[in-house]
Amino acid sequence: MAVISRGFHGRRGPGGDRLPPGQYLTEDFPVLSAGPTPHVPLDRWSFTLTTAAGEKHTWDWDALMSLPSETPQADIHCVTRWSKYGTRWRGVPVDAFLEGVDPDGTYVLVTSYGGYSTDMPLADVTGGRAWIVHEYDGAPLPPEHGGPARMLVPHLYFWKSAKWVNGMRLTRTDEPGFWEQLGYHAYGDPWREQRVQGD
Ligand SMILES: Nc1nc2c(c(=O)[nH]1)N[C@H]1C(S)=C(S)[C@@H](COP(=O)(O)O)O[C@H]1N2
Ligand SMILES: [Mo]
Repeated sequence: MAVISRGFHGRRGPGGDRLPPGQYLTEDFPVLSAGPTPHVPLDRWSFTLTTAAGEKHTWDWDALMSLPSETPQADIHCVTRWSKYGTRWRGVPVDAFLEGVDPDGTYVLVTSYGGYSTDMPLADVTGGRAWIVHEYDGAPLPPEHGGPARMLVPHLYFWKSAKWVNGMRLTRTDEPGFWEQLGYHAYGDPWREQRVQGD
C-alpha cells in the first residue's frame, strides 16, 4: 500500500479503495466554472465571515497572509466524474477564522465574487477539514482555478470548493447555494455518490 504523507486529506472507501464509485482518474486539472472568471486585485480582495446573529468579521489580503497557513494535499472529486489525486495547496484552515467567534449557526453558505455560492454543515469546514487556499502546486492560485483564493473542502464533491471566495455566512438552517438550488445534492459525499437530490 502507498505511504500517505503527513497532511494528506484523501478519504478511502470501505474496501480501502482510493477512487469513489462512478469516478475516473485524470492527470490534468480541468477548469469548471459556471460563469466568467472574476479578476479581483489583491488590494481590493476581502473575506467576510457573518455569524447567524449578523455579526461581521472581515480580513483583507494582508490579514489573510498573516494567519498561519498549512499545506494540505488532497484527492479531489468532481461530480462530472473526474477525480485527481494528491493535489497540493497552501492556505488557512477555516478554523482560524472562527477562533473567538460564536457562529450561532450550524450551517454555512460560502459566497464568491461573481455570485456563486454553496452550502454545507459548519462541521464539514471545521476540525481541519477545509481551507481557504491561495497557492496551488507551489505557485499563486491561477484565476481560472479560483485565485486569489478559493475554498478547499476535499471530502465533498468539488462544487463545494467555491472559487473566488469572498465570504462565509453562518446560518441556522441549510440554505441551498447555486448548484444545490438547481438540484444538486445538499451534502455531496463522493463515497455515497450523492450527486443530485434523492441520491
Ligand atoms: N465561484 C465558483 N466556484 C466554483 C465553481 C464555479 O462555477 N464558480 N464550480 C465548482 C465546480 S462544479 C467544480 S468541479 C470546481 C472546479 O474547480 P477547478 O475549475 O479549479 O477545477 O469548482 C467549483 N467552485
Ligand atoms: Mo464540478
